Amino acid sequence: MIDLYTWGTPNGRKVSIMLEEVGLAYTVKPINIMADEQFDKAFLKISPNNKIPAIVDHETGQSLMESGAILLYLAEKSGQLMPTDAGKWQVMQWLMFQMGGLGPMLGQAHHFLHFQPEVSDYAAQRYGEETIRLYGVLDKQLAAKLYIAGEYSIADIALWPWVSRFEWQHIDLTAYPNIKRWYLDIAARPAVQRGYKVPTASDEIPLV
Ligand SMILES: N[C@@H](CCC(=O)N[C@@H](CS)C(=O)NCC(=O)O)C(=O)O
Repeated sequence: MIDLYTWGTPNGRKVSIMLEEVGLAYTVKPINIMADEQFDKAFLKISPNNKIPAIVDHETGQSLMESGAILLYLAEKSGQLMPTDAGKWQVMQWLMFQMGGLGPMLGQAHHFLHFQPEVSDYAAQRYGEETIRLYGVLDKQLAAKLYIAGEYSIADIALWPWVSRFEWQHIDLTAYPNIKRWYLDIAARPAVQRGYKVPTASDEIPLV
């Protein structure tokens, strides 16, 4: 049994969606980051960076933070959603693109376009433009491939929850037809629909 420490955010949803996709049993341990529960001493032992998501796998004793590392761990444990041939490097490439680029940049866009648009025109412009640029990169790749690295994989699971916040990013998905097709295709997967509602069952996937 795996304990999943999470909240209803893109990084948290990556892991609940992955667990639902591969069919591993898990227990949800909500960490309300709006109430600063990520700073509790007990959680710090599991997540040394005080951020969700994190897992504890009681079968192996493995305790992990960082959503990218967790996706790789669960792919290896389940033998699913990561190719075992050379295609694995394409998945790795797009996973790293999400972890090191798209996630951090869109996270800033959420702050400066959605939460506090008045604090800095400079930041709003910088992260707004970078968001548009990154959507262009994704749209181009998805014009050539059904899923980001060919087959449906952990790279799609890493990217999709960030795109699901398109409204906060001031993105009109109809301007990106390939992303829109990919986004709605993944949104229709039952495992994604279940994983999206962790830990808050009333959350609904935004549709276009
Ligand atoms: N690189 C980390 C980022 C984790 C992260 O930023 N988590 C956010 C929620 S999406 C969080 O816990 N925020 C609380 C805080 O920053 O105090 C990952 O991918 O797991």
